[in-house]
Amino acid sequence: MPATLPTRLCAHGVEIDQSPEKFGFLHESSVTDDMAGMHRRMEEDGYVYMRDFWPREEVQAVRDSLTDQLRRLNFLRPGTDPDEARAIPGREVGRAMGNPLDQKDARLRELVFGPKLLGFFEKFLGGPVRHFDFIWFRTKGPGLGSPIHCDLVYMGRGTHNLYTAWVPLGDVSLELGGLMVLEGSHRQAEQLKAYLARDVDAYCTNQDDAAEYASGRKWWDGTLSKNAVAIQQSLGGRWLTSPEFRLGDLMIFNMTLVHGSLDNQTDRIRLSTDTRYQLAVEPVDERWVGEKPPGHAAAMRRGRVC
Ligand SMILES: O=C(O)CCC(=O)C(=O)O
Ligand SMILES: [Fe+2]
Repeated sequence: MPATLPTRLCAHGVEIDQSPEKFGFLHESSVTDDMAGMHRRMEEDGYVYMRDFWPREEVQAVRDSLTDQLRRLNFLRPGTDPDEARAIPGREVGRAMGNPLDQKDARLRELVFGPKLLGFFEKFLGGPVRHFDFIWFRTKGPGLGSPIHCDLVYMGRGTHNLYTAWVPLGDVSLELGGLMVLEGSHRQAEQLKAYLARDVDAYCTNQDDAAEYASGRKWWDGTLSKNAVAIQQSLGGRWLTSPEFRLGDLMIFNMTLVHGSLDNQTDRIRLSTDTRYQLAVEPVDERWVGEKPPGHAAAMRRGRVC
């Protein structure tokens, strides 16, 4: 744990209240075969955070591959060590959709789709599993973190018995800005009912702007709130993060856990990926599978009378 917390921590420009009843650290679980224990944690917390799930060197090799790509694509400050991932001011790598990093990177795929993680999910879910083919790259330079949301609104067209794996591809300090989750929010289904029933690629055919939504000129981005303090006031719970996410850590969470990320107060790029896992026999959200997953493409828009 850091000896002192940074004076200010912000999420989307809003300062987090760091008093002990509003802010704290994630529960850390050890990597075990005790699946009953893991299920209890998932039920109670909506997440399981495991330190040292992979050997550090294995994840470092993935980081090397991605920082090398960033260097070749001219996203790193010339003359600096690529491992430090120093950003060029004003030059953003891009969001998860359309991110220039390679979806087919062999080392990364071995990490997030390889036998170790799939084997874990097989035990955790109790049967053969599949993963979404799409990899969400987070390459967050200085500035705002990810807006607060639940994953369900982006990927809820198949089974909801679906889990996200958030994998830090580098040590992530509080200043660099990692994942943060709202304690107990996965149990707020009643309060979040209207939000959780939505789908970012669905629109109302009986509204004036239906054609703009159908074509993709307009799009709801799935944000639950841009104000971490206000949503905390309405849902309760502390904002939780890690004092330092480290190479080798694995964080898994469910579809209804409210989360976002801290703003990046450094001059470096925070690298992580998130990927998804489910039982193979259950229905899958077609937007995220296949050789070239369509994602939020216009063909995936669904209109209905509201
Ligand atoms: O890493 C981030 O900034 C956001 C991650 C996220 O939303 C997710 O893993 O589902
Ligand atoms: Fe998310």
